Amino acid sequence: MTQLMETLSQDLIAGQIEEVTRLTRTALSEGLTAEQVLEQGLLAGMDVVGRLFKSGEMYIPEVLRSAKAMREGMEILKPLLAGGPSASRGTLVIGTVAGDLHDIGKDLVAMMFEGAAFKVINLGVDIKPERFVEAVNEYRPNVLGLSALLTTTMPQMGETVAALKKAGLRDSTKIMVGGAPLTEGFARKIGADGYSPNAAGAVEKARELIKRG
Ligand code: B1M
Repeated sequence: MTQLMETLSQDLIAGQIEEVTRLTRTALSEGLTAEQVLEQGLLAGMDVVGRLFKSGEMYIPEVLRSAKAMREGMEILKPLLAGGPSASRGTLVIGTVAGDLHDIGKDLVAMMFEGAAFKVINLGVDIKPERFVEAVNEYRPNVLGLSALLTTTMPQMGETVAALKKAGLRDSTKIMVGGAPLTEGFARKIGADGYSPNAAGAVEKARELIKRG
């Protein structure tokens, strides 16, 4: 990793919002790609934040500052995170499930889909199954994306699949799930169509599901 990416990570961990935006721009002007800055700078820093939060060495206000810095950096990268050359267009409705307020990963997934020429309807966080049903009914998306970061909110994904079935809309869309505590096995168990451990893989997976029909 370059010194610049190391400094960017450190500034993100320290919640230095202005430095994070400045170094993100510097890195791009020095020729690093948006993907490199995202992976080696922003996400690398956020990984450390996660470890420090878990071990009690970082508290919520500090984590929120790092999250804000991450978001500012992502905004700069957003227009540059383009999809592959043969982007298959479609519509994605995405949200973080009920009881869960984590939105950084979900927004990153949304950005990747936008970059891949999908129309994206981002419902936000703490979305109840009925709201997902309403949105599927209204927008008729090719893909419905559900994100969860807490083991306690993962069951809401199964509830959402069940609510779509009850509303007779289950087969109208492909359901994709993701979030740090999830696994492929969990996705299968709740009856989702696809799972991806990261944002870039989510676009690939969605294209595959749409193609499969
Ligand atoms: Co929270 N938090 N948090 N938190 N937080 C975690 C998730 C935790 C693992 C930290 C820890 O203990 N190590 C832990 C969960 C433990 C568990 O359930 N197993 C935890 C906890 C416990 C909590 C609270 C309960 C803490 C408390 O209040 N006592 C509380 C819950 C609030 C709530 O939601 N109701 C809470 C609060 C918060 C903050 C508000 C302070 C803040 C959120 C700010 C925000 O999102 N606006 C926060 C943060 C920042 C984190 C960590 C540190 C970082 C999450 C993040 O943004 N990662 C996190 C630790 C960690 O994950 N290492 C933690 C960066 C992001 C890019 O990655 O979200 O994983 P991620 O998304 C990835 C993939 O997962 C995937 O692609 C993304 C990009 O590659 N992906 C998908 C995500 N969604 C997808 C959907 C897809 C496909 C892929 O298809 C649709």
